[in-house]
Amino acid sequence: MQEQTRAILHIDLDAFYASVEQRDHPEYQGKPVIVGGSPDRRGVVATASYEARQFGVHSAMPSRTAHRLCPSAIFLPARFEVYRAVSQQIMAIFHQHTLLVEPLSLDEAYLEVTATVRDLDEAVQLAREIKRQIREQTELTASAGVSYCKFLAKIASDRNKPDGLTIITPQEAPAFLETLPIEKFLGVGKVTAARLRTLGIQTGADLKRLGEKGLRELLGKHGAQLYHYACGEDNRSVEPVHVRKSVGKEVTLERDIRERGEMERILEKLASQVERRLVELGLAGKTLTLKVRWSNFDLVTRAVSRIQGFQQAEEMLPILHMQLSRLVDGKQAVRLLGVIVSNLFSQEAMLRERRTITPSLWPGEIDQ
Ligand code: DCP
Ligand code: MG
Repeated sequence: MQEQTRAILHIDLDAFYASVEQRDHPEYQGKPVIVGGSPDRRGVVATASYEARQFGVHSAMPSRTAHRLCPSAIFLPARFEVYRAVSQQIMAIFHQHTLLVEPLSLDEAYLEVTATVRDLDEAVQLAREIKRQIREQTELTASAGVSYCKFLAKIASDRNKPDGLTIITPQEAPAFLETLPIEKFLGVGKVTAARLRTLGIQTGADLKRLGEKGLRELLGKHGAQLYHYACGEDNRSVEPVHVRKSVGKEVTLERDIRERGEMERILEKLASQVERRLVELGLAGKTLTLKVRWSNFDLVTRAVSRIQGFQQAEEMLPILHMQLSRLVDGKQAVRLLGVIVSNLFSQEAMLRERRTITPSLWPGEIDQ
């Protein structure tokens, strides 16, 4: 008997934080709304309503730049408790249809619905129903992607935002993947994309042409996986019980660096990305780890734990800078930097501890 084609949905709310703000402040509907840091401080944009995106405003852009592009924009601070509550509502909706729900962030998840539907057409109907339930219960719109694997479902949900519903069938996948720009492939970041482009590799068809061997030679194990994605093969299963153990961000540098000031600036960026994710999830972590990969690929990590935990970048940075100064001597060049917070616990618990513990009594033990 032929194995049944899998049916995977990827569902992602549109302009999530900004849409919640427009919902709760009807006077902002139809207007450019930017959620994030204020433009007169050194804030960044968390997200922008689609009205603001028309001016070129996007996530992670300095708020000052966003203000210049769109002076009429309404800037609002993030209200994470509200976003977390909406997230719980949509995750509950997903769980009514399948237990195989893998959340990727507050506003997006994969759903494996192979056992719920007979074919991909029914999966589309189910996606439509889930979008309707989200709209009814939260007054927000979501975009859905339907396909036979995770990678294509995720790309599909991004195709017709906002309020989109897109299917990529197994028959359509090969032609679709051939024209897909390399940046859209899973795991191809800026550095890899730039490298591939210098070799004239622009699209999925180019990846396929290189073959598994060629891509493995270029990019190692990841290259082989990329080849399979380019062929439309992605057997990764939807992993429902994702117990998060850490929150981390790392970056492979476009060129190896030796200068400590430059590394510190990168750590500042990484720490604020980790902070954003922790705040979004309502988590803090007891252990902070600096990760450094030297140009010869050797890896070193340095960890510090403290009882009151880490959540804000400004609490992480003095420690990261100190660890860095002990490691870097200006001779060895650095290829990758990372910041990880682990031993996670909920923010509410952190606030309770903060009230009962005087931080100066707990200078933090160093476990190198
Ligand atoms: N977010 C953030 N900083 C980023 C990216 C995202 O704070 N650099 C937050 C704000 C977003 C939310 O995460 O509202 C969800 O991220 P998405 O990437 O799904 O972006 P949006 O939902 O805002 O927009 P889209 O309609 O493109 O999904
Ligand atoms: Mg979204």
